[in-house]
Amino acid sequence: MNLKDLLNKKPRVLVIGGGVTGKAVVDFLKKFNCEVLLLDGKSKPNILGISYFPESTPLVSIGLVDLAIKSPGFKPTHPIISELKDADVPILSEIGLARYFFHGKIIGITGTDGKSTTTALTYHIVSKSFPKSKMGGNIGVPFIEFCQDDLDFAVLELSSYQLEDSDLLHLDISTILNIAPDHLERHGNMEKYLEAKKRIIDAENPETVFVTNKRLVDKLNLESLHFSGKLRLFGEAEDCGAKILLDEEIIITENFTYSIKKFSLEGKHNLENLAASILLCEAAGCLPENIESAISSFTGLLYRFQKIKEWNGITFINDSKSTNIHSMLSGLAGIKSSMPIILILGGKQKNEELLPLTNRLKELNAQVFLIGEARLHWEKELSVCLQDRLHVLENLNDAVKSIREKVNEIKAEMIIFSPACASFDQYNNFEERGKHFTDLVNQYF
Ligand code: UMA
Repeated sequence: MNLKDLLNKKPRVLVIGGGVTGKAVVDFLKKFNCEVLLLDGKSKPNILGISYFPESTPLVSIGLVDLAIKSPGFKPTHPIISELKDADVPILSEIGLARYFFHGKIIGITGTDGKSTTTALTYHIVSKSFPKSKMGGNIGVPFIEFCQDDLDFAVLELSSYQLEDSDLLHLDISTILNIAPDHLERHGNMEKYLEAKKRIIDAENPETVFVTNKRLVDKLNLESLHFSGKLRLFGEAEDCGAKILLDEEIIITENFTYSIKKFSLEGKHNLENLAASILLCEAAGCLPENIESAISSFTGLLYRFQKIKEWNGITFINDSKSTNIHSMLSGLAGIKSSMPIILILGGKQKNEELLPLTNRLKELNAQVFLIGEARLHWEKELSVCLQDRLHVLENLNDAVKSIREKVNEIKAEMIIFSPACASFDQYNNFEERGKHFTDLVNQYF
């Protein structure tokens, strides 16, 4: 299919989903004078000049369409997707459509945890050397919004949803940072989740640079993809292309020894993100001296283990971005078991195995406040392991209020909101949830 020719023929295009992605796709398609139709489960979004169809509308009622552009939140098994496939209508992801129009180089970042931090960090470094760069994808700005800009680099965070939906994206540089169970309700099992992630690799291109964790590389089975590109590994092992030396606070690559003393993010997992980022930026052509100076000016992401307040010797941490158990555990990895903490957990749970969480909670000196829909699923198991250290409340407001009442008696050094769950039971997204926590802390403390 020649997409440009098709779009120039003013086709009828069905945009599936009217969220952030769908709205950006509609704006893009309008430039081509396409007839744009929108399908969405919510009431008609505020987008002018389009025909709107509720989510359950069958394709026969929508009529013939020449192309469909899918938002990542729609499952591939959604009835409209099946009907479009049966009717042989080409379906593209927003990322796939944008890729077609982008002429710069692309750095693609995926993984279960740390992908937003690594994307922001990589963009921070790359844009110092290549000011004509932009950041987008799952981190919040749809790629389609800037795919026609004249740029040197697009730094994209790509979710398993976006990758599953896309044909080969032919990325110049890419990484899979780590893999742990997540989104299994969508992908079915770990194998399929991993398959989706592996679509980030442009295996047949000898010029592509693929960066991954030394611990993960065997699991990826690159031979099965006939990978012919350049593989760069990071980790603590001797043979890593970016070797992390924790005691010396350096990361060594074949090009340079980077001092990481001034890197502001805590935790070993963040040093792995940093090592990955260094390899991505070296592959992009950034000079080591420039990489090193940019590392020290990176301040981190909003709501990712973000220190938001000090009050009477207590540090408040907002980690609303922890949307699964693995992500929460990485954030808490640096917390010593001797430190008394208060931990607020819960939201929309993702049917993950609870054992890694309960094991860690047993080690920690934590009073745990469990909130949201997860309390209905987790209370029994958590009360066995925590006993009177567990407090169950309906929502974040009740938890922060209750903590305020008990704070003198508990004597915690840190109060951490790290939900280990999605936000959709009570919020539109983790940002809204994070902002609410910061507001509540400022209201009660
Ligand atoms: N909708 C339906 N039926 C469905 C699913 C969705 O009608 O079965 C409608 C909703 O009513 C809503 C719209 O579709 O109006 C939302 O579309 P969407 O779920 O694809 O979300 P967008 O607003 O387009 O945002 C998406 C990403 N969301 C998801 O993948 C779920 C955003 O990632 C991303 O920032 C944005 O595109 C820009 O690229 C968020 C996310 O939660 C942060 N990602 C997941 C994660 O990080 O774990 C994958």
